[in-house]
Amino acid sequence: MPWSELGRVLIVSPHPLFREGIVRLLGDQAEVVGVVASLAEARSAIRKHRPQAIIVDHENVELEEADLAPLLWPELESVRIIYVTLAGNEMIIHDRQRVVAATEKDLLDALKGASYKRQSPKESLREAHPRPAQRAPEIPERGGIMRKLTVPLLITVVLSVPVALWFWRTDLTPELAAREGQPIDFLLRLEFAIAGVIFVLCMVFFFYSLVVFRRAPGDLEDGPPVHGSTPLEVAWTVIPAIIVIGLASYAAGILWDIMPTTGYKDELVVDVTGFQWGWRFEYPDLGITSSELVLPVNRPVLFRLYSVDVIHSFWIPELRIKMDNIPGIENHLRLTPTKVGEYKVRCAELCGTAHAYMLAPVKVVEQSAFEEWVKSQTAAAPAPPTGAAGVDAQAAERGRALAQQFGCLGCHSTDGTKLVGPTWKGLFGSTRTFQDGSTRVADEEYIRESILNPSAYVVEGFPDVMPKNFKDQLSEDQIRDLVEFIKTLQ
Ligand code: HEC
Ligand SMILES: [Cu+2]
Repeated sequence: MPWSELGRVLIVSPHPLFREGIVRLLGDQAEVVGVVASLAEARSAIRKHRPQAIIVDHENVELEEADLAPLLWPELESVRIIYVTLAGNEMIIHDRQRVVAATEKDLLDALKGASYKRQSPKESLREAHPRPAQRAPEIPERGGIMRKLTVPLLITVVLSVPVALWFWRTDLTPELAAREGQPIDFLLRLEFAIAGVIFVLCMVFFFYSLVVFRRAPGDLEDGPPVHGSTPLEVAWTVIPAIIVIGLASYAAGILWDIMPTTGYKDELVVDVTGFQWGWRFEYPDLGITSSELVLPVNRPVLFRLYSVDVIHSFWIPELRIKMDNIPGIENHLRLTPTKVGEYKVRCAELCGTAHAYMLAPVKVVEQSAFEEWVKSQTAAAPAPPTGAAGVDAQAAERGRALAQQFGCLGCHSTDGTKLVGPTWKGLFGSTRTFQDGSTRVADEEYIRESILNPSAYVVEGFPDVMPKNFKDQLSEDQIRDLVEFIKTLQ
């Protein structure tokens, strides 16, 4: 190998052993043009000898690229700076490829490496943290950036169309059964379509960058330093702000339209009381109390919402709007059911142990069917059932209505089916076993106590979730009627 191949080399180290070692290592493969100890000496040596490579004793010389920069340009067009550290038994070369535990051959290879061009001293000095022998960052020109954006933007546009359409056309919500739900569904579709486009935009740029700007094999170099872009930051703050404010004002307008504070004429008033854990529906103008909600189709309804204990939330998903039942506050909700069908009220506010079971049937029916239902509810109490011995048949019939009204039948069946609570069929007179293993015969007193203080006896195999506040809601007479009713279920 001719000596000229490795070119002119300057060695900077205060340490004679280091200097000599390197000189010996290079042998006649390189022309060592100078051996200096400090930065000051290095300056004049560089001017004088114009080395092609500079080997710096990195441990002992505080000589960084930034210090050399003013010397290297414009006098020297290209130079290679190699920082070498001797640590223990190892030689560590800080080149752009950061070889750890280097061998002699690594040093020669580093010297052999292609010389490279500097752009300008300013460019290099911009790096706050000096990077030994790193290639100047390639910052593309403005036109170049636009060209780079064309492809991902095109892909975004092409993919956005089907994604937005898909969100627009997919039914994200259950079937719609109220007039007020139409603009809500429209808004939801619009928001999902916009979110879909933004999602595509992010994903396309993410995967495009991942693939197109991936590391070339063998390239261990750091990327160019990027210090942010003001126009970009302004854009990604202002554009989302416009979208959010726009959607919010639009949504506020919709809310204004569908939540009138004055009544519709001919609206049906229903008082909805939530309790732990059930619903009671009262029709004050019709004198009806029921545990199921029956509504005539296409007639506006005013729901007046109450709670007797904690906050509940009245929600029929098919009618879309939900509103809280808050103790001590009367909330108003207006809806117009538009579709005959059977739905469910769900409590949408976590309200205690049996929250999940706080359901009530909803029937939207034709006007004629509604009138029939009203008639059946308000008709004089039907003839008492053939009374079993010792049962007050009229009281039992009143008890059946109370069990409906107070939501007992949401948790207790009368036909043997196991619901949240034990069935009432065959309850009276049977021997009950409780969680603590004790037993008791279910007489009238036991049933009374079970209603007033449900935690006193917790039936084996059932959770202690029966509402504790019936003693505040039911009179002594009503409890007696309930007991009479349970006695008939043999
Ligand atoms: C949220 C569901 C729920 C509601 C509503 C409910 N109960 Fe219960 N009830 C239970 C559960 C669960 C048990 C069994 C655990 C226990 O004994 O506390 C039970 C137990 C009982 C028992 C004892 C049954 C037995 O097998 O020994 C009686 C009687 C009873 N309830 C009456 C009523 C009455 C009357 C009402 C309405 C005024 C009512 N319950 C409302 C859940 C409910
Ligand atoms: Cu609730």
